Amino acid sequence: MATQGQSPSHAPLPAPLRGLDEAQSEIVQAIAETTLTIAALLRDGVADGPRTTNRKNRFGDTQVPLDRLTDDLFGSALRTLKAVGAVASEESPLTEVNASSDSASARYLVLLDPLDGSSNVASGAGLGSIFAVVLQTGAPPTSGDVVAAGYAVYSWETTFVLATAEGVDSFRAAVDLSTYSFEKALQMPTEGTTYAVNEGTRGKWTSATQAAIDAVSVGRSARYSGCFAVDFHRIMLDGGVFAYPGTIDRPEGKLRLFYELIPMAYVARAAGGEAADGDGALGVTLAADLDATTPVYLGSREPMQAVIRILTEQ
Ligand code: AHM
Ligand code: MG
Repeated sequence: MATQGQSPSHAPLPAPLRGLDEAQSEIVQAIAETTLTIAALLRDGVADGPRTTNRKNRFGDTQVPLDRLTDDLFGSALRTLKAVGAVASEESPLTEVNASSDSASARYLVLLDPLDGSSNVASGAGLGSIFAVVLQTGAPPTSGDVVAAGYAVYSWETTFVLATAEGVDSFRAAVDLSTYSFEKALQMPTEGTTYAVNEGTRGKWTSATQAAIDAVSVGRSARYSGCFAVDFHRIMLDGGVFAYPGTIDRPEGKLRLFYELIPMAYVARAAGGEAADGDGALGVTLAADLDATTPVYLGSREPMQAVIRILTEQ
């Protein structure tokens, strides 16, 4: 089992990581190491304790104990790295770290959804972690500042997906969860066979949202697990569209712009896919609010072109 405090020379992902320099690789290796720790905790039954709490995070979501634990694990792994200047997650607001160190070396912001799909804990269904490593420029981060992003999927096997400017690679964890080995480079199919959306909210969609989902559902099977990382990974492999639209009573959607859409949009585009928010845009995002939520559409290039056309014409 991977444990915190392992020798810094331990590299859970096979090095070198394409597209990343030494400091960026060190951050991604620490994230990967933490995902192995989380996978081992899940395997060893850490979810067997209380599965819910009365506590809510700042988005109003009920926190399961694992939300806090996984957030702490990522935080302690990242805070020790000189290249990390700040960490912000779905569970904890932006925290500056290494403020006293040479600011030239502490220049990356790490964005995290430490335990994605935590409502799946109660039923033992798939879970994930989502991350992005963002160059700090002094201005609010934009999608153009991301240097690496990816996710882990925890289920009967643990998969780590890493996107950089040079492409997207998937890695599979060893059975003893000590390390990852390279699995394959990922390229999203251009058409795809599935779509993922919570159809239960259809009654609250605008007509443009309905038209967009209708366009992607024709000829595709619906697959929706309640965990973004799991559902998005299926889209990465089989192609299609993942959507978490806004609704009439919640036009800004549920998923987090910085902790969920920006990382996954980077992955989708690096794999040849496309991404959009509710306006069909998601070019350069200049939201100053790190906690903003947003409608989310991600997936294969062909169906996403139809989605973007419908959303921009609304
Ligand atoms: P979480 O990060 O707090 O678990 O919330 C995000 C999750 C996504 O993984 C998933 O796509 C979505 O919420 C499911 O929400 P819903 O149950 O409304 O469909
Ligand atoms: Mg999430």
